[in-house]
Amino acid sequence: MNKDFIINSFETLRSETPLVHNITNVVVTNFTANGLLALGASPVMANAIEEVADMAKIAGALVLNIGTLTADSVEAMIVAGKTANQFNKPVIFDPVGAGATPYRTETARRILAEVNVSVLRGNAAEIANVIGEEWSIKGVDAGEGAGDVVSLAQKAAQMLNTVVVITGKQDIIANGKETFIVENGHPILTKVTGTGCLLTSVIGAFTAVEDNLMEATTAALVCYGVAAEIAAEIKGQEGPGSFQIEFLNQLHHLSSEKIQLLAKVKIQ
Ligand code: ATP
Ligand code: TZP
Ligand code: MG
Ligand code: MG
Repeated sequence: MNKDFIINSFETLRSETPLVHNITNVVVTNFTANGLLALGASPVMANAIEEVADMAKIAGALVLNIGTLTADSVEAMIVAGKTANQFNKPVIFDPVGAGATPYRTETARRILAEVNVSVLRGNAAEIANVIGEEWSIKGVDAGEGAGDVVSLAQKAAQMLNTVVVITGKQDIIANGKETFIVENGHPILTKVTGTGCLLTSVIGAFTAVEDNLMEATTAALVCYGVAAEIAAEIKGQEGPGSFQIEFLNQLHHLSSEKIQLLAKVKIQ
């Protein structure tokens, strides 16, 4: 697969420094802001219902994440999401822990019903639970499921009429017509909390600068996975703490040359 679109999106992101509005969870807020900055985007976290509409209007993309949802934050997400829709801003949604409790599952479905979500990103269990498929889940981690993740992503994309990303060893990107697979990344990403959440916000940054949602999302996954591979090579042996810091460094030091060399993406 030609990798030019990945490099073009990355270079546009670096030159435009898109503002990404995040309504995210308390675990990952600082890491997400630092990760977006390191990559070359401009993060803002704004949760108050009094200001989310004004922030969504001026941002390039809106990221909604229910990792530590509360009744107030959910209302703010709906207001922000509707405003982003009104102003044609992409909305990226991470249904963290959908399936773990009924409240999470119901809230994820409510957001998808009330907001026009551009990209839904989660692990296999979360996506399965959002669309009512059987899949086991433990806390906010994926758990074991025997299902075929490619079919699951395609089914979810068709049902929800949106781009769906299922991450794991391989990342699947589906819109109901096309399916792309990204094979970048490193298992040590699973030992640092918030690497899924930061990825969702990175997808937000790419969709802010590239209108083609399949291409923007694929570019985001490749860039993220390449930075993780390089960081793991340098600091992975020391453990997740050193890796987390080096990962931020490598998001900052990412280049078109590294992407060209290491991108692993195919059409299903
Ligand atoms: P979970 O809670 O199941 O860990 P998550 O929301 O943290 O889900 P992940 O699926 O862990 O999201 O994805 C975060 C990043 O880690 C993605 O870039 C993904 O490609 C990468 N990743 C996850 N598992 C692996 C793996 N086994 N090998 C390589 N990369 C992985
Ligand atoms: N608990 C609630 S949100 C959260 C935890 C541990 C962070 C989950 O982040 P990620 O990116 O899904 O690992
Ligand atoms: Mg993870
Ligand atoms: Mg997650």
